[in-house]
Amino acid sequence: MKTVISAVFAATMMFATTAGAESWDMPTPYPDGNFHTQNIRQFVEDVKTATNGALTINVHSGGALVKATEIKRAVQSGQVQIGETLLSSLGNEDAVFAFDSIPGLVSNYASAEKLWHAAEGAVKKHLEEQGLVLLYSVPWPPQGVYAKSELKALADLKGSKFRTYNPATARFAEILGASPVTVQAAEVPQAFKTGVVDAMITSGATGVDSQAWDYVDYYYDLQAFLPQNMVFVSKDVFDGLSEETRSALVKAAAAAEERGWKTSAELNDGYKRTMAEHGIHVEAPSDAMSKELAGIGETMTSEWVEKAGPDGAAIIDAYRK
Ligand code: PCA
Repeated sequence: MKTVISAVFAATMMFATTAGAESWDMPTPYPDGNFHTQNIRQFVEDVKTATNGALTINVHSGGALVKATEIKRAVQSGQVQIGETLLSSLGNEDAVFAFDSIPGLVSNYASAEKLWHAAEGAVKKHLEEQGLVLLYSVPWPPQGVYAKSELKALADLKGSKFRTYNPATARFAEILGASPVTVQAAEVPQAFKTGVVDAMITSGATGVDSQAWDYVDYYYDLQAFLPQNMVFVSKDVFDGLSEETRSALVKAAAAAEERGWKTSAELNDGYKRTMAEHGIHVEAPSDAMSKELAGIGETMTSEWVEKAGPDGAAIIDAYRK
């Protein structure tokens, strides 16, 4: 007992003398029940424990402190120290960040992980150039199409008002001849109920978070791509940490990334079951849909490589190797 107490005391002293106690604010876009948010809560617990309270992180979920679209800027400007965002939401400012939103390039967790390893170095480098450090990244479950009525083909979405959440989903809608309407996850039920949108592409996780059975009847499990969230910190803040705190943070982040990938994969089927139990027709894509998806994928892959330049081409090459 005595040794345990003195070890804890020594560790506390170490943090106390090198860094002092720090308290950070962490805005995140998605609701409390979401698996990304829950993973973040475990991450901040781990950081607190590993640093003996020298670093505490206060999570503000659901866009409550900072709106989803403003989180990156809030970290860059020093308004907050750390945050979470959808990586591909930054696709307009730098296409490299949208490597994960090309339909048809990957359709499952194994290929998504391979793509992430091919892209990770470039994503980190591009973030660092903007004064940000990537801590970890976790994918949403594979993306499928939600519709109010039955679809035989994706072409049936022509003329629909299609909810989008990043530049790639807007392009997807445009290729289908639908009208893209940007709606944040929190506003999805309202947007359907008021007729602002009548279809969308997203994961089963967001379908369940937003109780999709209240506003749609069909889900087509396209497995079109697996977009990733990222947790990132200001480089200035990160560099100012003591070495002990920094390494505790990095270690907890690595654990969160591993746990998040596993949880996302484990929960995927359950989301579809939950939707089916609530009366949504959960269907595999028709042959027509699979062909259409492959065609859209070819178009969007070449468009992406053109925009993302040499770093983009290197990501695709490394992935296909
Ligand atoms: N859910 C988020 C992004 C991708 C996903 O599966 C959303 O719909 O906003």
